Amino acid sequence: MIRDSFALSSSLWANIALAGLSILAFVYMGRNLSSSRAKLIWVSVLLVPLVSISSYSSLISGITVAMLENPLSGEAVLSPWGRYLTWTFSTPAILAALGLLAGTDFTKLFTAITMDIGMCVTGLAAAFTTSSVLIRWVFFGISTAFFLVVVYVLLAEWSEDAARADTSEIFDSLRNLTVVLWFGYPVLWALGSDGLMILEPALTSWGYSGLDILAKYVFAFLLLRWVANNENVVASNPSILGGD
Ligand code: RET
Repeated sequence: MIRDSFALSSSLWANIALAGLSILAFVYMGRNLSSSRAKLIWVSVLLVPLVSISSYSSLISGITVAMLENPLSGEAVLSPWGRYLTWTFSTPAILAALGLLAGTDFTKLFTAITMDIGMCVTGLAAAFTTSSVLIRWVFFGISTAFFLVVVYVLLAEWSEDAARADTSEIFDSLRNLTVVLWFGYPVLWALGSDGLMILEPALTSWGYSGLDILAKYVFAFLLLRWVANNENVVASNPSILGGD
Protein backbone atom coordinates (compact mmCIF):
# COMPACT_ATOMS: atom_id res chain seq x y z
CA MET A 1 0.00 0.00 0.00
CA ILE A 2 2.84 2.39 0.87
CA ARG A 3 4.72 1.46 -2.30
CA ASP A 4 1.65 2.07 -4.45
CA SER A 5 0.94 5.48 -2.97
CA PHE A 6 3.32 8.25 -3.98
CA ALA A 7 1.90 10.54 -1.29
CA LEU A 8 2.60 7.97 1.44
CA SER A 9 5.99 6.79 0.29
CA SER A 10 7.28 10.29 -0.43
CA SER A 11 6.32 11.39 3.10
CA LEU A 12 8.65 8.67 4.41
CA TRP A 13 11.48 8.91 1.88
CA ALA A 14 11.72 12.66 2.41
CA ASN A 15 12.58 12.06 6.05
CA ILE A 16 15.02 9.23 5.33
CA ALA A 17 16.92 11.59 3.01
CA LEU A 18 16.85 14.52 5.41
CA ALA A 19 17.84 12.36 8.38
CA GLY A 20 20.81 11.03 6.39
CA LEU A 21 21.93 14.53 5.42
CA SER A 22 21.47 15.74 9.00
CA ILE A 23 23.64 12.94 10.37
CA LEU A 24 26.49 13.93 8.05
CA ALA A 25 26.04 17.64 8.74
CA PHE A 26 25.83 17.20 12.52
CA VAL A 27 28.93 14.97 12.69
CA TYR A 28 30.80 17.66 10.77
CA MET A 29 29.43 20.58 12.80
CA GLY A 30 30.47 19.05 16.11
CA ARG A 31 33.93 17.90 15.04
CA ASN A 32 35.80 20.60 16.99
CA LEU A 33 33.89 20.44 20.26
CA SER A 34 36.15 19.65 23.19
CA SER A 35 34.26 20.10 26.48
CA SER A 36 32.35 17.11 27.76
CA ARG A 37 29.19 19.21 28.31
CA ALA A 38 29.12 20.38 24.70
CA LYS A 39 29.88 16.86 23.48
CA LEU A 40 26.99 15.50 25.52
CA ILE A 41 24.66 17.97 23.80
CA TRP A 42 26.19 16.96 20.46
CA VAL A 43 25.51 13.26 21.09
CA SER A 44 21.92 14.06 22.11
CA VAL A 45 21.43 16.14 18.96
CA LEU A 46 22.97 13.41 16.78
CA LEU A 47 20.66 10.79 18.25
CA VAL A 48 17.66 12.64 16.81
CA PRO A 49 18.38 11.95 13.09
CA LEU A 50 19.90 8.56 13.96
CA VAL A 51 16.66 7.42 15.59
CA SER A 52 14.72 9.08 12.80
CA ILE A 53 16.46 7.25 9.96
CA SER A 54 15.85 3.95 11.77
CA SER A 55 12.24 4.88 12.43
CA TYR A 56 11.45 5.90 8.86
CA SER A 57 13.29 2.88 7.41
CA SER A 58 11.11 0.65 9.57
CA LEU A 59 7.97 2.48 8.46
CA ILE A 60 8.80 2.28 4.76
CA SER A 61 9.68 -1.40 4.97
CA GLY A 62 6.30 -2.06 6.55
CA ILE A 63 7.71 -3.53 9.79
CA THR A 64 6.16 -0.86 12.01
CA VAL A 65 2.90 -0.11 10.21
CA ALA A 66 -0.28 -2.16 10.39
CA MET A 67 -3.85 -2.15 9.25
CA LEU A 68 -5.47 -1.49 12.61
CA GLU A 69 -9.16 -1.15 13.24
CA ASN A 70 -10.16 2.35 14.27
CA PRO A 71 -13.10 1.60 16.60
CA LEU A 72 -14.72 4.88 15.55
CA SER A 73 -15.68 3.48 12.15
CA GLY A 74 -14.91 -0.20 12.62
CA GLU A 75 -12.71 0.03 9.52
CA ALA A 76 -9.08 -1.04 9.37
CA VAL A 77 -6.83 1.89 8.48
CA LEU A 78 -3.11 2.11 7.92
CA SER A 79 -1.61 3.00 11.29
CA PRO A 80 2.04 4.06 11.50
CA TRP A 81 2.36 2.80 15.07
CA GLY A 82 6.14 2.70 14.77
CA ARG A 83 6.14 6.48 14.90
CA TYR A 84 4.77 6.46 18.45
CA LEU A 85 7.26 3.79 19.44
CA THR A 86 10.32 5.59 18.09
CA TRP A 87 9.27 8.94 19.60
CA THR A 88 10.04 7.15 22.87
CA PHE A 89 13.70 7.40 21.86
CA SER A 90 13.87 10.58 19.78
CA THR A 91 11.92 12.95 22.03
CA PRO A 92 14.05 12.21 25.15
CA ALA A 93 17.13 13.03 23.05
CA ILE A 94 15.54 16.36 22.08
CA LEU A 95 14.70 17.08 25.72
CA ALA A 96 18.17 16.06 26.91
CA ALA A 97 19.75 18.52 24.46
CA LEU A 98 17.38 21.30 25.53
CA GLY A 99 17.75 20.59 29.24
CA LEU A 100 21.54 20.54 29.02
CA LEU A 101 21.46 23.79 27.07
CA ALA A 102 19.37 25.30 29.87
CA GLY A 103 21.84 23.95 32.44
CA THR A 104 19.06 22.27 34.36
CA ASP A 105 19.50 19.79 37.20
CA PHE A 106 19.09 16.02 37.17
CA THR A 107 15.67 16.06 38.85
CA LYS A 108 14.08 18.31 36.25
CA LEU A 109 15.71 16.47 33.37
CA PHE A 110 14.53 13.15 34.79
CA THR A 111 11.00 14.54 35.23
CA ALA A 112 10.78 15.87 31.67
CA ILE A 113 12.18 12.70 30.11
CA THR A 114 10.14 10.18 32.10
CA MET A 115 6.91 12.12 31.55
CA ASP A 116 7.76 12.35 27.87
CA ILE A 117 8.27 8.58 27.66
CA GLY A 118 4.90 8.17 29.42
CA MET A 119 3.37 10.39 26.73
CA CYS A 120 4.78 8.31 23.86
CA VAL A 121 3.95 4.91 25.32
CA THR A 122 0.35 5.85 26.15
CA GLY A 123 0.04 7.38 22.66
CA LEU A 124 1.10 3.98 21.32
CA ALA A 125 -1.47 2.30 23.58
CA ALA A 126 -4.17 4.60 22.17
CA ALA A 127 -3.35 3.56 18.61
CA PHE A 128 -3.35 -0.13 19.58
CA THR A 129 -6.73 0.02 21.35
CA THR A 130 -9.17 -1.37 18.84
CA SER A 131 -11.86 -2.58 21.25
CA SER A 132 -13.28 0.70 22.52
CA VAL A 133 -13.50 4.30 21.36
CA LEU A 134 -13.72 5.43 24.97
CA ILE A 135 -10.56 3.67 26.14
CA ARG A 136 -8.72 4.92 23.09
CA TRP A 137 -9.51 8.51 24.08
CA VAL A 138 -8.76 7.78 27.74
CA PHE A 139 -5.23 6.87 26.62
CA PHE A 140 -5.16 10.04 24.56
CA GLY A 141 -6.11 11.98 27.71
CA ILE A 142 -3.41 10.29 29.82
CA SER A 143 -0.84 10.97 27.14
CA THR A 144 -1.89 14.62 26.99
CA ALA A 145 -1.54 14.91 30.79
CA PHE A 146 2.06 13.63 30.52
CA PHE A 147 2.63 16.08 27.69
CA LEU A 148 1.43 19.04 29.75
CA VAL A 149 4.00 18.23 32.44
CA VAL A 150 6.72 18.36 29.78
CA VAL A 151 5.36 21.69 28.53
CA TYR A 152 5.34 23.03 32.10
CA VAL A 153 8.98 22.05 32.67
CA LEU A 154 9.98 23.67 29.38
CA LEU A 155 8.09 26.89 29.90
CA ALA A 156 8.48 27.47 33.62
CA GLU A 157 11.47 25.58 34.96
CA TRP A 158 13.97 25.48 32.12
CA SER A 159 13.35 29.07 31.06
CA GLU A 160 14.54 30.17 34.52
CA ASP A 161 17.47 27.78 34.44
CA ALA A 162 18.50 29.06 31.02
CA ALA A 163 18.42 32.66 32.23
CA ARG A 164 20.85 31.67 35.02
CA ALA A 165 23.03 29.76 32.57
CA ASP A 166 23.17 32.67 30.12
CA THR A 167 21.68 30.62 27.31
CA SER A 168 18.25 32.33 27.19
CA GLU A 169 18.80 33.90 23.79
CA ILE A 170 18.91 30.50 22.04
CA PHE A 171 16.95 28.50 24.62
CA ASP A 172 13.88 30.74 24.38
CA SER A 173 13.67 30.48 20.59
CA LEU A 174 14.16 26.71 20.61
CA ARG A 175 11.67 26.33 23.46
CA ASN A 176 9.04 28.29 21.53
CA LEU A 177 9.70 26.30 18.37
CA THR A 178 9.42 23.07 20.34
CA VAL A 179 6.27 23.92 22.28
CA VAL A 180 4.39 25.18 19.21
CA LEU A 181 5.41 22.24 17.01
CA TRP A 182 4.87 19.60 19.67
CA PHE A 183 1.26 20.77 20.14
CA GLY A 184 0.79 19.94 16.46
CA TYR A 185 1.27 16.20 17.13
CA PRO A 186 -1.76 15.60 19.40
CA VAL A 187 -3.88 17.82 17.12
CA LEU A 188 -2.81 15.74 14.13
CA TRP A 189 -3.40 12.52 16.06
CA ALA A 190 -6.91 13.67 16.97
CA LEU A 191 -7.81 14.71 13.40
CA GLY A 192 -5.86 11.97 11.62
CA SER A 193 -6.40 8.35 10.72
CA ASP A 194 -5.81 7.06 14.27
CA GLY A 195 -8.26 9.58 15.75
CA LEU A 196 -11.38 11.18 14.28
CA MET A 197 -10.41 10.10 10.74
CA ILE A 198 -10.98 13.54 9.27
CA LEU A 199 -7.61 13.34 7.53
CA GLU A 200 -6.77 10.30 5.43
CA PRO A 201 -3.60 8.25 6.13
CA ALA A 202 -1.42 9.93 3.46
CA LEU A 203 -2.26 13.43 4.68
CA THR A 204 -1.75 12.38 8.30
CA SER A 205 1.61 10.92 7.36
CA TRP A 206 2.70 14.12 5.59
CA GLY A 207 1.54 16.07 8.62
CA TYR A 208 3.81 14.09 10.93
CA SER A 209 6.65 14.16 8.42
CA GLY A 210 6.38 17.94 8.07
CA LEU A 211 6.30 18.44 11.84
CA ASP A 212 9.28 16.06 12.17
CA ILE A 213 11.33 18.02 9.64
CA LEU A 214 10.92 21.19 11.69
CA ALA A 215 10.92 19.69 15.21
CA LYS A 216 13.91 17.47 14.56
CA TYR A 217 16.31 18.54 11.82
CA VAL A 218 15.71 22.29 11.81
CA PHE A 219 15.57 22.35 15.63
CA ALA A 220 18.71 20.23 16.00
CA PHE A 221 20.60 22.23 13.39
CA LEU A 222 19.87 25.54 15.14
CA LEU A 223 20.85 24.10 18.52
CA LEU A 224 24.08 22.54 17.36
CA ARG A 225 25.11 25.61 15.38
CA TRP A 226 24.74 27.74 18.51
CA VAL A 227 26.61 25.27 20.71
CA ALA A 228 29.46 25.04 18.18
CA ASN A 229 29.77 28.84 18.14
CA ASN A 230 29.35 29.35 21.89
CA GLU A 231 31.03 26.35 23.42
CA ASN A 232 32.57 28.41 26.22
CA VAL A 233 29.11 29.37 27.56
CA VAL A 234 27.95 25.76 27.63
CA ALA A 235 31.22 24.41 29.03
CA SER A 236 31.26 26.79 32.00
CA ASN A 237 27.66 26.10 32.85
CA PRO A 238 27.41 24.69 36.40
CA SER A 239 25.09 21.73 36.73
CA ILE A 240 25.00 18.51 38.67
CA LEU A 241 25.47 16.60 35.43
CA GLY A 242 29.12 17.59 35.71
CA GLY A 243 31.01 20.18 33.72
CA ASP A 244 34.65 20.46 32.81
C1 RET B 1 0.31 11.79 20.88
C2 RET B 1 -1.12 11.26 21.04
C3 RET B 1 -1.68 11.36 22.34
C4 RET B 1 -1.60 12.74 22.95
C5 RET B 1 -0.30 13.41 22.74
C6 RET B 1 0.61 13.00 21.77
C7 RET B 1 1.85 13.79 21.65
C8 RET B 1 2.88 13.58 20.87
C9 RET B 1 4.04 14.40 20.72
C10 RET B 1 5.01 13.94 19.90
C11 RET B 1 6.22 14.57 19.55
C12 RET B 1 7.03 13.96 18.71
C13 RET B 1 8.30 14.45 18.22
C14 RET B 1 9.01 13.56 17.52
C15 RET B 1 10.31 13.79 17.01
O1 RET B 1 11.04 12.87 16.82
C16 RET B 1 1.27 10.65 21.21
C17 RET B 1 0.40 12.13 19.41
C18 RET B 1 -0.01 14.59 23.64
C19 RET B 1 4.16 15.70 21.42
C20 RET B 1 8.76 15.79 18.51
